[in-house]
Amino acid sequence: KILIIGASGQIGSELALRLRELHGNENVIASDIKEGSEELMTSGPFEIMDATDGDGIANLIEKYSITDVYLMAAMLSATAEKMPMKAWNLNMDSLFIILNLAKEKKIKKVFWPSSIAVFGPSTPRQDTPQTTIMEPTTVYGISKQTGERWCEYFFNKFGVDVRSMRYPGIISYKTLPGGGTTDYAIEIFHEALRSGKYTSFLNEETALPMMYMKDAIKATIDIMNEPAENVKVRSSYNLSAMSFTPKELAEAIKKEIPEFEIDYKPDFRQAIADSWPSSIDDSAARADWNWEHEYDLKKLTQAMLEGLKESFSLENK
Ligand code: VAH
Repeated sequence: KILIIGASGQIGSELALRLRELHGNENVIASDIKEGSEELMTSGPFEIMDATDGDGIANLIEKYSITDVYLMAAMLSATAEKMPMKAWNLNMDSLFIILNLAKEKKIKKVFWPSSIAVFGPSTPRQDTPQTTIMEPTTVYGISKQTGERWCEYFFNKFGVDVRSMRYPGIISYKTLPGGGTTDYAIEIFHEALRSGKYTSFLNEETALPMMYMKDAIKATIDIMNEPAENVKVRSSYNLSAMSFTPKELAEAIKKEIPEFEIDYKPDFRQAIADSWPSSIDDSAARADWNWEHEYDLKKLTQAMLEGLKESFSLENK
């Protein structure tokens, strides 16, 4: 059975629903410190759980005979800068709990997401390589870089089967953005439909690696289904689908909503974005476990607008 920790979050919630489709509702236990969507709460088992509660998590694993854990709980880049020690404790304590349970053979397989935030200003910014210099300047990035080191250590030292990928900015419409620096690329779609204009907190030329949620969910499930011997990178795989700037995203939206307008008022998140790569080389993931993205900027824009129109009309019913 599968346990998702952080199941009410942006990725966790869609991952839980997709895994329930694939494995059956009762075989996917969702847990989070806060309740999730109606659909998440009612479609299968849900447990209120703090990701740093070691005993609580050990009890869940026992209670449901869990074999696979997806640890999706974390504090993201922008929020983490406001409370560094709280972010460090959440992001690291939750990982140690799961790695140690796997070392004690109480869990068979672990998924833990890293992020392009592990790269810093000294990292080559174009087509950032799988192995390169990493001097992250954000609390979130430092926690993800450290987490990668620990995942590789537990794999090499104790044979823990933990798999990881460095998510780029993930774009989705089913949940509201959660404290990330790439969230402008989600907010912009809500505003394009609600007010027809958006003020971007990143400047127009800031290119960042991005991916539509469907591709991120597919990659996550694919790497977990891949035979262990093919998962050669046990720190974390580079992963990407596209890169775009706020200006390019606005142009893509204008193709669907001609009267849409954007202006730019960079805030503290500009410095975070400036420390990250503008594009990623994910050839290792494509070679080792056949990673292949499906959504490009045009398809992402259409999917986001359609999805939001649908959820707005449901809201207004
Ligand atoms: C963030 N969405 O902005 C996350 C992600 C690469 C970006 O880590 O913090």
